[in-house]
Amino acid sequence: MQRLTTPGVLLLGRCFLVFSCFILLFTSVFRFASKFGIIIPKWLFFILLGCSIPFIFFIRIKLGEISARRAAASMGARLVPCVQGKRVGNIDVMLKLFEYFKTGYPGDGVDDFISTLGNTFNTRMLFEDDIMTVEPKHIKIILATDFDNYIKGDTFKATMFSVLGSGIFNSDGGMWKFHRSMTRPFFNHDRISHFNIFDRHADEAITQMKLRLRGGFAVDVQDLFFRFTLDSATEFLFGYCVDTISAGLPYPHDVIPPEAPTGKAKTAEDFAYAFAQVQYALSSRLTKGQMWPLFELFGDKTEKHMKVVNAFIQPIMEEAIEKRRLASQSLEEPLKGASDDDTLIDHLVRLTTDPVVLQDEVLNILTAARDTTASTLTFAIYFLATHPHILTRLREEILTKVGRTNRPTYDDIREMKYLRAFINETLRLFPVLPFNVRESVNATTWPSPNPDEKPFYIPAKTNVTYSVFLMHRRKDLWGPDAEEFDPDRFLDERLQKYLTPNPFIFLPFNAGPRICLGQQFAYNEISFLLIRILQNFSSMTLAPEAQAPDTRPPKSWASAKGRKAIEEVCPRVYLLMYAHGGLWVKMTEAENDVDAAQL
Ligand code: HEM
Ligand SMILES: *[C@@H]1O[C@H](CO)[C@@H](O)[C@H](O)[C@H]1NC(C)=O
Ligand SMILES: *[C@@H]1O[C@H](CO)[C@@H](O)[C@H](O)[C@H]1NC(C)=O
Ligand SMILES: *[C@@H]1O[C@H](CO)[C@@H](O)[C@H](O)[C@H]1NC(C)=O
Ligand SMILES: CC(=O)N[C@H]1CO[C@H](CO)[C@@H](O)[C@@H]1O
Repeated sequence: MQRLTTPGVLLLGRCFLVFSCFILLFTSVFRFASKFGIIIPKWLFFILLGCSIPFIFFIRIKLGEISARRAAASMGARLVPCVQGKRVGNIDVMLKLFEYFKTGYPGDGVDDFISTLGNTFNTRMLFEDDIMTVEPKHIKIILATDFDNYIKGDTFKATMFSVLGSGIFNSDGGMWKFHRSMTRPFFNHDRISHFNIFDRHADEAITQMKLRLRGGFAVDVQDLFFRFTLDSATEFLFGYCVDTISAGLPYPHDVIPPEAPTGKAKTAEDFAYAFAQVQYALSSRLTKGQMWPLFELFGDKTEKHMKVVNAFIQPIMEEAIEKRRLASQSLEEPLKGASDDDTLIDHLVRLTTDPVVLQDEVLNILTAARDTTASTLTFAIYFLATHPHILTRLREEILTKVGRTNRPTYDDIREMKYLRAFINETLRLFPVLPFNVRESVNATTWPSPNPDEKPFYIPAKTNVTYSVFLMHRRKDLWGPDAEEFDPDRFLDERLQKYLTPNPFIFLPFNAGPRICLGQQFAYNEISFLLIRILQNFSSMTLAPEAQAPDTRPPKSWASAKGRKAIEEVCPRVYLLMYAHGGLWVKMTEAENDVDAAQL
C-alpha cells in the first residue's frame, strides 16, 4: 500500500484528475451536440483536447498579469522589474541559471540581472513570479519588520517533510513557535560541558591530521570538519558520539586507500553517509521546484537513508524517554531545572515525550548545527592558507591570550577581538546559507530604492528569494574593497562607516524572530577548533594537487570579474555552501617550527 503513494504518484494523480475533467467536459459537449444532430468529427475532439491545456494555461497567465498590474495600481505601486529572457516563459534564463548552479561560481548570472534591473527584480521563470532581492531594506522587511507576512510556505515544507517533519526548520506559525520556545532555553547559557566536548573531538581531529601529514599526505580539512561537527553535535544532542573521526580520513584522489572501515567505524561511516545523502536529496528536490515528485516516482529518495538515520537516533530517544519516565515515577527530582551537562534530548524529554516531536526536533537541530559549522571552518582555513600574514596575526593573538598549550575558555574566546573579526569576515564572503527563500502571505509593497519612485508591488503567495552572499559583497554597502578578505573591516573605521549605521548588510545568521538559535554555540565551536589548530600548527598551504583535477577551479574563471578570478577553490551551493572536491591542505607542526627557528 505504501509503495503506491510515492510523491511522484501523487503529483501525477493530480494532473490526471485535471485532464479527466477536460475529457468529461468535451465528451458531454459532443454528446449534447449530437442530440441536436450536429456530428462533430472525432479528430476535432482530440485537437480540442490537445489545445485545451495550453489554452487554459495561456488565459490564466494573461489574466494573472492583468490582475497583478491592477492590484499594483490600486496600492499606488509598480511591478518589480522583470528579467526579459529570449524564450517564452524565460526558459532560457532558467536553463542558464540551472547550468551556472551546477558548474558556475555562486551568483553567476544573477549579478547580470542586478546590474541591469537593480537590487530587487523578478526572474519570473515558467510564468511564476520569483522576487529576488539583495537589498538590506527589503531583506529587513522579510525577516523582521513584516515577519508574519513571509513564511516558509507549504511547498517548501512538503519538500522537506520526509526528513525534517514539522521541526523548527520546517514549520510556520504556531508549530514553529512551539518548537522554538521548547528549544531556546537550551541555548540560553554557555555550557561548560560543551567545551569538554569540543576539546575531546578537537584533540582527535588534530591527532588524525598529524598522522596523515606526517605520512606525507595532504589532509582534506572539509571532510575532517564534517566529522568533527558530526561527532560534537551528536554528543551534545544525544550524549552519544558517532565517532566518525576515528573511522579514518580520506586520502588524496591519486592514492589507493588501504582498507574500508569495519565494526563501530563502519556504523559511523554509514550514519555519516546516510545523513549526507538525505541532505543531498533534499537540496536536489529544491532545485527541481514543484516538479520534484516526478523524479521520485519509484520511491521517496530519502526513505532508505532515513532508515539508517532513524536506526541510530531511535534507541537513544527511547532510552531518554524511559529515563524520564523512571525519574518522574520515583518523584525524586520532579521538574529539576536544566543542569549543565544535559544533552538536548535530556532537556526536551522534560517538556514532551511525544516521539514524533522529539525526533523532528533533534534531527532539525542536527541539520542546523552540523554542516553550517563545518562549512565555516573550511572557508576559515582556506583564508588562513591563502593569507599568511593574517594567519600570523591570528596566531599571535591566540598565543598571547591563551598560550601555547592552555585550553581556551569561554572568556578567552569572548575577548579575542581579532579572532571574532576573522570569523565574521569568513562568514561575510562565504555565508553558509548564501540564498534563502520565503513565501509571501498577503500582497504588499516594498519602498522603492529611489524614494521618488513608486514602491514595488509584492504579490501574495509568491516566492521571495534573498541572497546574503551577494549582499555581503556589494561595494556600495561595504566599500570598494568589498571583495577582499580583510578582518580589519570589522575593527577599524570601516566598521563605523558601513556596518554600524546599517546592521542589516551583514546577515550570516539571519535576523528577526527566526534568527539562528545556535549563533553563540557556533562561534564557540569554531573559535575553539581554530585556536587548537593554530596552537598545534604554525603555517599552512593549499594542496590542490591532492584533489581530483575536475574539482579545481576551471581555467576560464581567471578572466572573470571579482573574486571568481582569484578563487583557489570551487565554492558550490547545495542548500549550504561548501568547497567542491574538498579543501586539501598541508600544515607545519608548531614544534617543528620552534626547532627550525633554533637551528
Ligand atoms: C556558522 C554556523 C551557523 C550559521 C552560519 C547558521 C545560520 C543560520 C541561518 C541563516 C538560519 C536561518 C534559516 C532560515 O530561517 O531559513 C539558522 C537557523 C537556525 N540555526 Fe543556525 N547557523 C549556524 C550554526 C548553528 C548551530 C551550531 C546550531 C545549533 C546548535 C544552529 C541552530 C539553528 C536553529 C535551531 C535554527 C532555526 C531557527 C528558527 O527557524 O527559528 N545553527 N541558522
Ligand atoms: C492576510 O490577510 C488576511 C485577510 O485580510 C488577514 O486575516 C491576515 O491576518 C493577513 N495575514 C498577514 C500575515 O498579514
Ligand atoms: C517556490 O520555491 C519552491 C522551492 O523552494 C518551489 O518548489 C515552488 O515551486 C516555488 N513556488 C512558486 C509559486 O513558484
Ligand atoms: C561579528 O558579527 C556579529 C554579528 O553576527 C556582531 O555581533 C559582532 O559584534 C561582530 N564582531 C566583530 C569583532 O566584528
Ligand atoms: C593532537 C595534539 O597533539 N594536540 C595538541 C595540540 O596542542 C595542544 C596545546 O599545545 C595540546 O594540548 C594537544 O595535545
